[in-house]
Amino acid sequence: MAQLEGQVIELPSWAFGNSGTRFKVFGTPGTPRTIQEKISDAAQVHQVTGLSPKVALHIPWDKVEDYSALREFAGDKGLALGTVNSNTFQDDAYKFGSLTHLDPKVRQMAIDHHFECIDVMNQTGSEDLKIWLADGTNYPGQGDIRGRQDRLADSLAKIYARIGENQRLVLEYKFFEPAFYHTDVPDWGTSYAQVAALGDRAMVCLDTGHHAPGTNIEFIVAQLLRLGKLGSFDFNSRFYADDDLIVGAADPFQLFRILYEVIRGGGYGPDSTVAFMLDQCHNVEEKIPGQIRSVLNVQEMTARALSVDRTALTAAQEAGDVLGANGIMMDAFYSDVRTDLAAWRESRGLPADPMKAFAASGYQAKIAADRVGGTQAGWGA
Ligand code: PSV
Ligand code: MN
Ligand code: MN
Repeated sequence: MAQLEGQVIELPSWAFGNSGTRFKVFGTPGTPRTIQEKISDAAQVHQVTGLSPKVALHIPWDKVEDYSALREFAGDKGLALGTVNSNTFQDDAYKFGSLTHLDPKVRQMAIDHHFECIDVMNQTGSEDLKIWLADGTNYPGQGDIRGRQDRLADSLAKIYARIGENQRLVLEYKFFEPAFYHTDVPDWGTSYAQVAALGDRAMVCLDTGHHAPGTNIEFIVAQLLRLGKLGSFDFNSRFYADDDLIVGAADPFQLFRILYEVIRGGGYGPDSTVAFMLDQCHNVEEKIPGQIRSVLNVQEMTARALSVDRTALTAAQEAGDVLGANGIMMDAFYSDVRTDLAAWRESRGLPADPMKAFAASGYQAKIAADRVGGTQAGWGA
């Protein structure tokens, strides 16, 4: 239980806005209209769980005049501003790519956007610049896939040159969508190759929803930790594609296996620099409870992964005891830690049941009544 102390799970500002599919975006009363309202909602999650003292921003969705004032606003609510996410996927100019575009003017526009994000980081105190690119092609022959890698390397080098001493560039990969034939950063290997060429402060971001079905994600975790290049996680869960559902909802066992490799590889605890972030959208469920459930799921699987008897596991592995080793993992996975976690929370002045505490707080009814007028924020503005 002591090892649960200090766990931080960063919340994405966009999880509090309305989101949906290409078929429909459902509005919800009380949805934030501004980044300040998103931060206020995020503060509710931290208040009842003690797990999420940071909020990630998405620029330009969360653009404000004065980022130092925003930092102060967040600070007053007990939060820090975390990862800054760039956005080169919404402008017409980027139809055929951003950092990989053939036209140097478009590439420069995308690079300049990242410079702007670094300026934001300097004011918010954020450490990580996260880059996810929609760049790719839909048809064989549409683009020179190798030329695009070279241009990507060149653009990233220019951005990396501006990254401060205490900042990092994290490059996220995704195997498809919105491009369907090839994406320019489809997998961990490509992300690794690109960031390795940049330097020590360039790392890989692993989004759990960005892999083909059946991918052994914990193996990728082990490998990136081994290489010293696992920068951050975007946690969510998927049934079919980039579903962005609540982490641990689709496959809690996979989350357990991932967290076990994180712990085993030194990616967890005070000496680790691996950032845990959620990257989720709540389309039909309530957003604040959706985020509360998510951070609790990560904590719960962390607790189970921490409870693996690693000494016994090593002994079983070394003895070639296949079923014994597997049994040790399964014992930890099946151990119900919920009562212990409720006690852990109570001992820290937190509610034993954060979902219930939030529901009883009246906050949802209050924001539904207060936040009338203006435009509700969506996955986007
Ligand atoms: C798009 O797939 C995406 O979900 C990526 O995972 C990014 O992290 C996120 O959007 C925010 O830009
Ligand atoms: Mn992501
Ligand atoms: Mn995604």
